[in-house]
Amino acid sequence: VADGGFRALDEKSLIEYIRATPALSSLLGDDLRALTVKEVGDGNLNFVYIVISSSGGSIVIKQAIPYIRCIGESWPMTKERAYFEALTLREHGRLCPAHVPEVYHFDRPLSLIAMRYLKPPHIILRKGLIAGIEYPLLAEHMSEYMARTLFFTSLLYRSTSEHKREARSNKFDLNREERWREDATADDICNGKGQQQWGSYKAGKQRRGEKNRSKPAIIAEYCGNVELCRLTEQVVFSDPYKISQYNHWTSPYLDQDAETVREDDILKLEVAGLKSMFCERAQALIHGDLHTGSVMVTTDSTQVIDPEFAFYGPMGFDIGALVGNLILAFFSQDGHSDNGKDRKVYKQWILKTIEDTWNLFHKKFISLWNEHKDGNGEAYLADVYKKPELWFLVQEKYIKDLFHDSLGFGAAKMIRRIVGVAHVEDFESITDAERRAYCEHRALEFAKMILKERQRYDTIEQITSALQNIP
Ligand code: ADP
Ligand code: SR1
Ligand code: MG
Ligand code: MG
Ligand code: MG
Repeated sequence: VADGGFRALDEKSLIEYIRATPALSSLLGDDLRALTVKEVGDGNLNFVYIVISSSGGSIVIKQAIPYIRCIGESWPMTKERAYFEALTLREHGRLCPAHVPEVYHFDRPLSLIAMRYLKPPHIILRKGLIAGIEYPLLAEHMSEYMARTLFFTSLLYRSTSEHKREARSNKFDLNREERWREDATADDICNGKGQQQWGSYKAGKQRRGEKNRSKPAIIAEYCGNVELCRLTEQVVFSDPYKISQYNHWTSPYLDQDAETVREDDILKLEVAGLKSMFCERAQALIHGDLHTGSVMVTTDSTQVIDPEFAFYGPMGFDIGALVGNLILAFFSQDGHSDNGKDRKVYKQWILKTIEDTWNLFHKKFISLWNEHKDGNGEAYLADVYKKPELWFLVQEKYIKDLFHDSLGFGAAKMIRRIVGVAHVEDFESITDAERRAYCEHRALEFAKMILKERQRYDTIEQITSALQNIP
């Protein structure tokens, strides 16, 4: 896609854009004279606007610009990331509508997505964790999101050709939506030409004598998100382990810690293995950036946003991102425990949430697998499913490997948040540098230990008990 037609919008030009775009103006009601627009982006990469009309309509508009916002124009980054984000919001939204905001509109030349406004009291989970707020349904909801998005985009559910989306000659086995997806381009899917519109869309195409364009390739399509994958390869798996202009840490307290990370050959061996897996393993359509800043919550709603790093990668990268960031939240609590507020009880809630997240994920993922054992999944011989003991062993091995992958990726993502380029508010909001360094040092030591010794752990309770017992 050519860069032609792109312009970075601001609060004023966005109003003009909305007025000129029926798909958006119709969402905001008749009276477009009084629109309020506020830029609220607090992430590292993009601009996000909340738009509210006088008649009470609301949308969120997210625009990618051709560089990394938190660094500036000196670090260019493809704005095509918005395309992969829109595609994934649609795909994950189809698989788990309860926990993904609806996409209303996607403009590829402008790298602009319009989606549901997650209204207050929704806040970013990371901020809730810093404030010490308990979310009783968080583990239930996040395990549901991860189990469904990961299972249904894996070879446990799909045939290898569905997974890679090879050309198929026999389409008679496809249901209506699958036929639509075969004939639609990925752009069409982004723009919401879903199941219900399939019939009229296809009829229109036939009337106009138009040929079908390229198919919505699955693994192949996401190979295009190479620049975002390369960013992760650099900032998660490479830079923290070498001298890099972008690395920083709480100096001088952690100078020695950062040097130790750079000189630890066992750590480098482990991280090299994880990087290979990240680059080579097309296990499922992963979110790719599932930290606690990519989840918006209330006490009864959990919504996953910001999947611009999505690609076909290892499932453990998503599970590890969430668990690793919950562990960072755990370690940061000692930096937030003043103002007469004791965080002991809250730390226990975080540990329980980590346990529940993994255990519920395990249960839900296995249930989906059992439920769909007679489906198209081609990862295992049909024979395996006929022998209960063998089937049990296969599932046990799959989950055990996934557990260790998740621990490894989680640990790597903790380390990068302490000595790499992009840090987390959990620690950054601890204003006393010495106290912050104390929390970060403990988190770093724990992450290094897990990265090296994760094979010794069989259950999530062993991990939370190790966290409890740190002196
Ligand atoms: P980035 O890719 O730059 O990290 P995010 O998608 O994480 O951008 O969004 C940045 C911020 O914008 C979020 O932290 C949140 O506060 C706000 N935001 C994003 N999407 C929504 C939404 N659908 N509803 C409400 N607020 C949102
Ligand atoms: C320059 S690195 C920016 C980071 O922010 C995103 O949310 C990803 O986590 C990325 O690694
Ligand atoms: Mg974000
Ligand atoms: Mg993002
Ligand atoms: Mg992370």
